[in-house]
Amino acid sequence: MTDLPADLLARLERLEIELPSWGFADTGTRFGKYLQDAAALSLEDKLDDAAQVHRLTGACPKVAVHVLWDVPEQGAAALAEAAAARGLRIGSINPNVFEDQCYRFGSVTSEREDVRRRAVDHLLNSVRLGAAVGSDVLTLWFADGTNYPGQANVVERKHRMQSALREVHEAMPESMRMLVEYKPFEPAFYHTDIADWGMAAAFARHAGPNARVLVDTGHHLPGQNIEHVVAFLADEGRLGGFHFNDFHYADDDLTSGSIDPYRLFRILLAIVEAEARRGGDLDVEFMVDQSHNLKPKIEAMIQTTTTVQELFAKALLVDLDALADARRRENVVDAETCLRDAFATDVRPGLAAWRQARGLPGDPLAAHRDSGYEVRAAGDRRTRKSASGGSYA
Ligand code: RM4
Ligand code: MN
Ligand code: MN
Repeated sequence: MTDLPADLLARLERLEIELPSWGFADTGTRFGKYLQDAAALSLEDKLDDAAQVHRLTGACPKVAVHVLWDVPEQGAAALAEAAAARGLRIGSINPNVFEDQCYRFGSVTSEREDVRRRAVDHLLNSVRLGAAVGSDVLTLWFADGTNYPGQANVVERKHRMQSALREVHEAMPESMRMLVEYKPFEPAFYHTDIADWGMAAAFARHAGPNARVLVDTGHHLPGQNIEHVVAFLADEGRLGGFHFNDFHYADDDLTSGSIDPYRLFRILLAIVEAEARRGGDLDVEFMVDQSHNLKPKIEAMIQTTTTVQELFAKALLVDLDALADARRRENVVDAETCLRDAFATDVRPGLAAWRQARGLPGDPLAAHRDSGYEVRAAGDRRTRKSASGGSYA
């Protein structure tokens, strides 16, 4: 399809996809990591790489930062300036209450008052950092949980989580939103303090009106109907945003749409239907949370961005009137066909023409490969990496 409807293209134009700083750095598995010459070593490298993706796609003006990994010693002003110098903005702020040794038995849910205080203070600092860099989104992921039956009182831990989130919520400026992320397991394997979307929604409700749920697509057990979760949370007004990635088992952090593009299409259709009901765009964050251990990182981010755009375009092509009619007639085949027809439509030529009309390359991945960016980055970073002895995120 070369002529995509104008209202579809207008919606795509408003779709901002936030990139994770950590997705450009060398990361790995529990068993080790494979280094890439072109992987980002510093915050500046990560922002340079994100700027390259934005330059070619026009869709990624924001970069999520991890507080301990990315915030320069000079502080917030330097961070915001470094982003602005590259035509970017700082997106979600990701506090880190999981790496320090003191968090072995939990952070805000710890038995120990001093550990809880330290974790909450870090979250409060992250609120201040967000306000200072012009970010309105605080994303909270906790590694908190236990490994053995009997290890802890889960209800006491629930109460500690509630009071911590409430304290942080109270400190947030009016414009800030708190996104509460859930995950069924890892690093805790018996019980996780925020194990699923229902618990995240309950914690968000306890925290206050600006708290919502963050749906990381990989944080579900196989078989979970994620689009149902998304539709339900959107209707409750508690859908805060996404961490896009794909998975075969659970938190695999693979490129979005690589394993099951039809699932991502259905998730995006839940957004399209919610927006149709509401008569306007949903106020949700479309963020990426991926870890590219095998693919070149910038290529994977470009692939992600164009894939989300393609699948969102397909979701927007679903004929919602025909779908409603098929549902009224209780014709299951016709209803499913509405989805499958849209999913089967090749939107790539239409999106290429749309990009060109906006002064962007029709094929961002090919343009990236032609640009020589990867080779230059590898040359520069290889030298610095061997001098410094490597990096983590
Ligand atoms: C988690 C989760 C969070 C990320 C941490 C480091 O699995 O996806 O979003 O910040 O990893
Ligand atoms: Mn995540
Ligand atoms: Mn994850």
